Amino acid sequence: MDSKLLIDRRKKLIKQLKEKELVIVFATSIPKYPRNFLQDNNFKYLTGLDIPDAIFVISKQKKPVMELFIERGIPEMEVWVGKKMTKKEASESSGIEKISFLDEFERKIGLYLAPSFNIHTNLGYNSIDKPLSKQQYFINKTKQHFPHITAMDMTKIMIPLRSVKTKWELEQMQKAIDVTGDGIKNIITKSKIGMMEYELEAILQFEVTRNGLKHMGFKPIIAVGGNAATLHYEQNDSKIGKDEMVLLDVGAACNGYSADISRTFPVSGKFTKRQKEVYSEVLRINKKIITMVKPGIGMKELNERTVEMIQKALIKLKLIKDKSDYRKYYMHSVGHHLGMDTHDLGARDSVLKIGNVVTVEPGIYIPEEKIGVRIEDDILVTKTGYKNLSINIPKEIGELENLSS
Ligand SMILES: [Mn+2]
Repeated sequence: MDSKLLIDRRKKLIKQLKEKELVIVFATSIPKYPRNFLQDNNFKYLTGLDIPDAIFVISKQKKPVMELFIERGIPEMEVWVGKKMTKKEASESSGIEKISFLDEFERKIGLYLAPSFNIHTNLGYNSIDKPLSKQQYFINKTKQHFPHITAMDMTKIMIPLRSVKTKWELEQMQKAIDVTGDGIKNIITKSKIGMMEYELEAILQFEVTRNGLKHMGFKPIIAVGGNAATLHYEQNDSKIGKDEMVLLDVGAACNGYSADISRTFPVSGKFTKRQKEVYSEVLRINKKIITMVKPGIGMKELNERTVEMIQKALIKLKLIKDKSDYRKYYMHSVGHHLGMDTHDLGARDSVLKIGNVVTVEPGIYIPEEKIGVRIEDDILVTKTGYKNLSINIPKEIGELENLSS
């Protein structure tokens, strides 16, 4: 990634800060086991770096000052664990000029804290029965030494940046979506009755890796029959039975940007009459809500319109008589912002702007009939309305039947 893009992001962030405010972003640490390192998304957004434990400081005084603290490479240890990034490498790749080592952080941070009144940091969410995170520990200590300083989670100042996607970001998302689409098409083609859900997961994983992407954006949901009624089903260990549909809710990630696509298809190659009835309703709602996406419309409005349509569909399908009972068969909201996080920054009641990417994912879940349908597309808000980024991933009844038979 070009460091010019990173410099631009940091400029935009600084514009939002008041004078004497600080941003302190902590990189993720490498977990002991399994050693799967996934960088904190705010740290990655602002520095582009995939190095663990680093700390990035922006101080808005009369002039903004930025300093990045990285691990110091110790030759005796590097023999075992490999080379650490040098100051020069970190500076070249991030475009940040001032780089120091982490062992200098405690002595130097006081110089930034003393004149500041507020810190934005990636506090995140950490439940009270868990040990303090390093951010929480740092803030506690700061407040003891500098009682005048307040601290808050940095999400609020990141939303205006991260929720409006740039051209480069959209390219990453489109790649993630296209590769996910290839994986979905392959699953639909290769799945057979008697296979396990995790075999379908392996087909997806193969396709994603083979296309040069290293990570999934989230743990794939591959749910046969009634499992589809568990919204975040992740076991993926059931066998596919006769006349069953499979619900896929999957997304590869490209350079940290996630796709999020749901498709539901009949493994045998033919929807049963009832499956087709339910599927057609969800598909109609999916398409209708997508056409409503445009700048200025609220997620709230999209949600309300979806609920109205679901209520009518459920009555038509003879599942409910009173429309207020719809929650029994539709429990989630119609979409969310998408980006580095699968549920990306951007409030549930946000009003859409050009450059936002949101999901549209209505569903109907009928556990007593072992039917669960969700159809999810990734939609870019454009000047004139919307662009469906996942338009090439089949969802028409005929297309799905052809692919799976
Ligand atoms: Mn989603």
